[in-house]
Amino acid sequence: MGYRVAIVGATGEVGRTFLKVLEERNFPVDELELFASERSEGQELTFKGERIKVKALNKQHSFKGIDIALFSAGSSVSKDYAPKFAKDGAVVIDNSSAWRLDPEVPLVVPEVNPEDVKEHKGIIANPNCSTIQMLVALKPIYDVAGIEAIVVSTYQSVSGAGAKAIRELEEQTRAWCRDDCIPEPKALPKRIAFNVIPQIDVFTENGYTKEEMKMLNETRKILHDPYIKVSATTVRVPVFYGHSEAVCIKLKKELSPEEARQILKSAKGVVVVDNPEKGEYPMAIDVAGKDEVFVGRIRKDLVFEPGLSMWIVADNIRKGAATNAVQIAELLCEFALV
Ligand code: A2P
Ligand code: 11C
Repeated sequence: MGYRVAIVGATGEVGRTFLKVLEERNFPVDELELFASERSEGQELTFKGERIKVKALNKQHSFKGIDIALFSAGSSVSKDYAPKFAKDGAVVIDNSSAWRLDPEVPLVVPEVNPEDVKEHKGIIANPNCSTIQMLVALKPIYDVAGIEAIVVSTYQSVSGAGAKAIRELEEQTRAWCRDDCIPEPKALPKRIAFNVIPQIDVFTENGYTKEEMKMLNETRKILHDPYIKVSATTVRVPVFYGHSEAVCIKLKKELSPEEARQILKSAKGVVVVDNPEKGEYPMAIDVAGKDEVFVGRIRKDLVFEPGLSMWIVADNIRKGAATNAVQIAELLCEFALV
């Protein structure tokens, strides 16, 4: 038996990837309904060779009969519509930040805290992409050696800021190549072509951005560890797909780089690419389109004792968003929660 699935934000970067991932993983879909803004009404998207028309999301619509709704249309749409879908009987898996820290809403990375889906009351939140890939790589180490603190610097691709930011990098780069005037930034706070921007999302009172605070608060919630410390600097780089992270961890117990490598080699959803002598390490350009989290440059940290440093890379639209959400949907089926 299959499910009636809805995608809200179907025309966006993550929305289109939901369609691909559902198809690739052969998720049991009986019927698929696609929603976006009024701008996209009537547009057609393809699922398993079938053309499906996009509907404009509006409050008059009844969502009865939908079993699972995958949302990626931004926080305000999620705040307005997720409760309505849930009330009409769907389980909402929401990719926005709207519900992540709500104590009634589980925040789930299937490789890390799968059992938390059982606590859902109609809405399950998908964590921020930077948090997901960091925790997929760190949880196996956390389980063996304990982690007291994490210092992370990110190198985040423009696709994290949506389809408009992808176009912005393209247009600015083309203009630069033609020696034309570079268009003013709209989707990102500063020019991104041939630049790095040490700001993702807005600043909060403590001088960290919201993206940086998400990495702390979401990590604590997912690991059920209110004491773990996370200090993040999140940076936008001129890359289309794939977020990279330089991560230093303070361990509770000694763990050698080789032991960490062995643990990660057998961890679910992780691929170790770590041969410095051959110049082999993960790079965004190689992981785009893949679902695993790639780890390399594993070495003893020179500040934290005991500690490790490493480099973690994943496709932010796939494992960082669409794939993680579809894996949550798979957990719902596995645990007979839908
Ligand atoms: P649309 O394409 O019609 O604007 P991205 O993050 O890649 O920019 O995608 C955002 C997604 O959210 C798109 O599918 C977009 O639809 C959708 N969206 C934005 N605002 C709304 C809204 N008010 N109601 C429904 N969908 C929305
Ligand atoms: C980025 N991580 O790369 C952000 C986008 O909370 O889901 C994801 C925002 C979020 O720009």
